[in-house]
Order: sequence, then structure tokens, then C-alpha cells
Amino acid sequence: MVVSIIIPHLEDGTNYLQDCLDSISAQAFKDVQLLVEEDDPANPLGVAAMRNRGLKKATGDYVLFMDSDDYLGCEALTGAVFTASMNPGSIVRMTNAVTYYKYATAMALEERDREERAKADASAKQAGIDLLDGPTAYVERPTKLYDTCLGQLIPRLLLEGLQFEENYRYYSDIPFVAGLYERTDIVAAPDSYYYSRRHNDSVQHPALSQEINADRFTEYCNAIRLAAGYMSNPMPLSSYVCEFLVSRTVMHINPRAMGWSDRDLNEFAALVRDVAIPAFTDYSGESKRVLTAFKKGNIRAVKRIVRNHHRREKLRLWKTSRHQRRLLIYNKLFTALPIRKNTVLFSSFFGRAYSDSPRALFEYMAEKYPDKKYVWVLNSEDDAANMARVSGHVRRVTTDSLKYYYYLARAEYYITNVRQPEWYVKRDGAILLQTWHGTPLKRLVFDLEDVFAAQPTEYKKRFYRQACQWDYLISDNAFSSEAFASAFGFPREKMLEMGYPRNDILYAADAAERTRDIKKRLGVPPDKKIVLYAPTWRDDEAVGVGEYGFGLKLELGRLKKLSEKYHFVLRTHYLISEHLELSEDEKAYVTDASKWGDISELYLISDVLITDYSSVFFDFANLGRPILFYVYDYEKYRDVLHGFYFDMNEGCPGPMLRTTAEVAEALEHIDEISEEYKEKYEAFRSRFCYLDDGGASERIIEKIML
Ligand code: C2G
Repeated sequence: MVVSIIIPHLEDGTNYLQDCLDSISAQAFKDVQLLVEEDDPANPLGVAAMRNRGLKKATGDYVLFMDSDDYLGCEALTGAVFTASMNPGSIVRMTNAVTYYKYATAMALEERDREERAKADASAKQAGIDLLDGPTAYVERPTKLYDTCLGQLIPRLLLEGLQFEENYRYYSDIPFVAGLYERTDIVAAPDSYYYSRRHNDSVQHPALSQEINADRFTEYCNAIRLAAGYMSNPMPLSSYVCEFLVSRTVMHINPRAMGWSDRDLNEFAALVRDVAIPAFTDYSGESKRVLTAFKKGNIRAVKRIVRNHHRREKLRLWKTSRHQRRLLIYNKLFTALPIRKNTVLFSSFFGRAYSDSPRALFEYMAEKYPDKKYVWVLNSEDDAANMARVSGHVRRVTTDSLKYYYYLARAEYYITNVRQPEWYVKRDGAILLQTWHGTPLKRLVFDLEDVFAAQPTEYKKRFYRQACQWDYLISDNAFSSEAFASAFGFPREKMLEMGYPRNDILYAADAAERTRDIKKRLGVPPDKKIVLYAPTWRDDEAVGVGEYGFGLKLELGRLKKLSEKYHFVLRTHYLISEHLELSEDEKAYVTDASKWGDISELYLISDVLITDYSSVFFDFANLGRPILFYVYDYEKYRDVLHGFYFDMNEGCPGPMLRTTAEVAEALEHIDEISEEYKEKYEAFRSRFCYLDDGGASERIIEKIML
């Protein structure tokens, strides 16, 4: 049995096609006629034309349509072909799984799931339970039946006389499949996965489904109408239209937000009359009323019903959510008031600390321009006290206070080191300075292949929209500027490549005095060498939205033997919400400084830094003190979780260590290590730290205040 695989392709600079082809070559089933139909980027004919071209060339017993950004799961063909051989003449539908990830990631997840299922199966069998083979955690079964020709083995002879409508850009599948399904029955091959890849970059590489086009909706209606003409049983398509209509208009999405025009709504009305009426009986209440209004062509009534529905939804939201109430005041009132000249709002890590570049900029500004009004977003009392200790009285707000919304709307300057809230409105006359929070080792935003965020398809688009609101972005070196330009799509001319304000403290004239003071306040022994362990967070250890767990992999017990000479300071990343539990014994030689506001102060007191993929080493290197890299999960982090902008093996100014024993050994021979890495360290500093000299805050403030 030969399967002709037809893949339309339009070159767009992504790796998607390679993933698709790799997934085909990885199949044990090899009797494949591969038909990759290349469209012309200068004058594209479209997916329908490419599929038709492939169909003309196909000679296999079965035809499988694939999109070039999709791929097959492990042994998908073997399973589907077996099902086909047991059901001659039928169409064999694989399980259509939605994925957000590249092929390698999806296969790693598939493998992990198989192992977990095997384990669960074994223990269930022991307990005498039969487990259903459900879809894995990262796949969703599509609910729509009539919109895709993908992922099915179709007997080629059945396709005789069938063509994709070439004047359709998006929806030629719908009538094609409707005609096809009239010709035979469909059987499922549930263990064969066809992965439909959702694009996470709708800004630079939108999928067809993410393209914005005013004619899309008309084409959709025409496709459905055409499909209905082919179908002997109107019910499934009727229900599909009702469902789509009801769910898209009334239930979930505000038509205004979708930008539907009167033309679209009239198209819908015609479609409802032509196709949807048989399924009306399944609906009641508001859904039925909107369908009936469509049927009558009463678009004003449709709009009224939908408007009222959304008003009620909004009221419900305002009743139940304080944030929504505040947003209302922010949008309707605060943003209508004039900008308050000379008010500067500072925020660091979402109000979690008095720290980082916003702090350094503030301390410079407060001294140089005492007449301005300064506001800090600080959620904890400790941070507020810390700020007050340094700077005297400054207005403080917390992220859950109404004043926070007020100052976000009215401050002339807003200085933050992470993204501003999504609902933030950028006003004329307001200046947003994004300091960012580190030289990037880990790939960011547009440079990430896979996005492990709560809504992977939204992340890049949202980030980009937010980055467009930044007036300035601080960069610590030319390397960062290059990475930020590609990662954020941020224009080079708006970057302030002037060094990091947060590193000014490392060059402070009174550094020795500050060191003594910090050691005292932190309660670490003044006479021992301090080792700071500051690792980053891991995408796959999420415990909530924007919160991560952390399994401490540094075995403290093994470091105890070094406690004569060293005292250890542990510092987890600000996204880690788990507390480290230190035993009484450990507390004698280890201090947990995870709650300490500003890590720059910890650099100052530390003689050695241990880190992993955190940007902390770019800053610490300013001090010229030894750095060890404890990278027990290097390959996973590099290949699956993030990917890096530079080769750590080549560029790091210290050894890459895999076990606590290796770390202990390195600490015992720290002078030799410093000697060994001397040249690399110097090269590293001249590449990354050359702009830091203690004067970054001044350079930046004097530039933006002009
Ligand atoms: N940080 C910290 N404690 C840690 C790790 C990090 O206080 N244990 C602070 C440092 O200021 C560091 C910053 O948080 O520079 C960013 O931390 P990263 O570990 O680099 O991770 P991430 O927040 O993902 O930022 O361009 C930088 C990247 O965006 C990385």
C-alpha cells in the first residue's frame, strides 16, 4: 500500500517544513510518495491550487493531506495504514491533536506521556482497573468536523472528480470535505496522531487562520453554503453553524472586538436562513433569540441582544472583580485627567522589590531633582521600609490599590524593569522607560521557538504590543541591543545602550562601607568568604500563573565541610514562590536571602558566585570575582526549555559543573580556577561589562529628561 502525502508549501523563513518532513522520515512505514508543492512567494497561487497540483501527481492507493507546519506523531502512519487495510474503501481519520510546540518538543512530551501512561496502566492493572487511553495533557481534540481535509488517509479513487476551490483562500477544505464524506464512511485510527501546529508568532509568521482579512467572513459563508449543497443530511452542518454563530457572537466574543461589520452580519443572516434552521430546535433562550433575529435579517435586533448580553457580562464582572471595577475607573476617569508633569512612577519586578535599575535611577534622580514627585510601587512593608531608609519619605502604592491605577494613568514618567500591565494605556505626553532586567543569555520572545506560557499563541503578539509602548529600552552592551532588536522587534534608535544603572553600585566609592553594612543587616559572618548561589527559574516547574517551584539541587550537606572557610547565601529567582526550608544545622553555614530586596547588594558582599542560566553573571562579572556554573540540566534547558543566544561552553567565564561534588571541589580550588579562567574572564568582561562604570544612571536620566 502506497500513501501519497500532499504538502503545500510557501517559503517563509521558518523551520516548520523541516519538522514536517522529519516526522515523515521518522515513520517506520516507508511506502510514501512525497509531494511537496512549492508555491511561488512572488505570486502565490494558494493552498487550494497546490493541493490540486499534488492531487494530479498522486499515484498512491491513499492520499494524505498535510500542512507544512504540521507533523505526524510517532508511528502515526503504521497505525492508520493498518486501520485502512482492515476497512478497505473507508476514509481513516487520525486523531487531530493541537500542538503549540516544535516536533522535537512534542515527541519528547509524547514519550514522557507514554511512559507515564505505561506506569499508570501497570498500577491500574494491578488494581484490576481498565484505563481508557485518553488524549495527552497537551492535546485538544478539535470539535469541528467539517473544516479540514488534514490527517486522514483517503482512498485515492474516491477523490476522482473532486477539486479544491482555487478561488478560496482560507476555507476550500469545507466544501471539499463535504463532497468527499458523501462518498464513503469514516473510521478512526485513534492512536495515530496528526499534530496541527498553532503558530505562536502571529506578528511575524501568521498562519492562514491568523491572517486578518475583511473578506474572510464572506468566504466562510460561501464555503458553508457550497458544502451544504453537497450534503444529503443537513443536520450536522446546521448544528455547526448554529454553534459557531452562537458561541462566537453571543456567548463568548464581543462582535465589536472581532471587528464584524454590518456586511458580515448580513452575510451571517443569509447563511442562517440557508443552512442553520434545521438545528434551531436545539437552542433556547438568548441563543435562540439571536438565531431568530438572524433568520429574520433583523441586524439591529441581533446587535441589541448581543450588546445586552455583553453589558450583563460586564456588570457581572464589575460585581465580582475589584480589578475590573478599578479598570473601569482607570479607563473612564483617570486616563481622562491630564498627565501630571514631573511625577515619576517606579516599579521593579511587579512591585515585588525595591531593587534593580529602577531603584538606581530613582536614587540618582531623587538626589539630583529633589523637587519632582516620586512614587514607588512596593507591595511589601519590608521593601517600603527599605526604600524609606534610603530615601526618606516617598509616596508608596501597592499593586492592588486604586492609587496604583491612578499613577499609571497620570505619571509623566513610568520606569519599570518588566512588562507594564496589559491594560496599561499609553497616553500622549507620558514616557515609558523600560529598563529590562538582564543581559539575555536565554532566548526571548520572537527568538523563542516554543512558548511555554499559559496562552502560547498570544504571548508574542501581546509582548510585541507592549514593547511598542516603550519609549526607551536600556541595554547594557551591544550584544544585548542586538538580541533585544530581534527578540522584541524593538528599534535600535530607541535603545539606550549606556550600561546598567543597577550595576552603578558595584563601582560606588563607598563600596567597602556598604559591604560591611549589608553583611551586618543580612547577619552573615564578617570574616568568612561569602558564596552566593543564585539560580534562575525553570519553565517546566510552574505551580501557578507566573509562579514557579524550585527543587534545590545543590546538596547543602555536601558543602558543610567547606563551612570553615565559606558561608553560603542562597537566593532564588523572584518568580519562585516556594520557600526554602533550611534545617537548624544548615542555618549555621547557609543564609536564605531570597527575600532580600536587591541582588546587587548581595553581589557586593559575595566573593564567589554560583549560578546557572541566570543573567546574574553578566552583572557580577563587573566585580572580577570568580563565577561557577552549576548546570545540572544544561541540555534540557538549552534544547527544550529556552535555547541560548550564545554558547555557554565557549563563552562562560567559569567552569560548567554538573554535581554538588564538582562544585565543592571547585570551591576548594577557587584560586586555581580564577587563574585558569583569567583570559576568558577578561574577554567576557570586555564583551559584556565595558559600559558599566558607575555612571549609567546619570547618563540615562540626563538623556531622557532632556
Ligand atoms: N535575579 C535574582 N535572583 C536570582 C535570579 C535572578 O534577583 N536567583 C534577578 C537578577 O537581577 C537577574 C534578573 O532577576 O538579572 C533576571 O533573572 P534571570 O535569572 O536572568 O531570568 P529572567 O527573569 O527570565 O530574565 O534578559 C534577561 C532575561 O529576560 C532573563
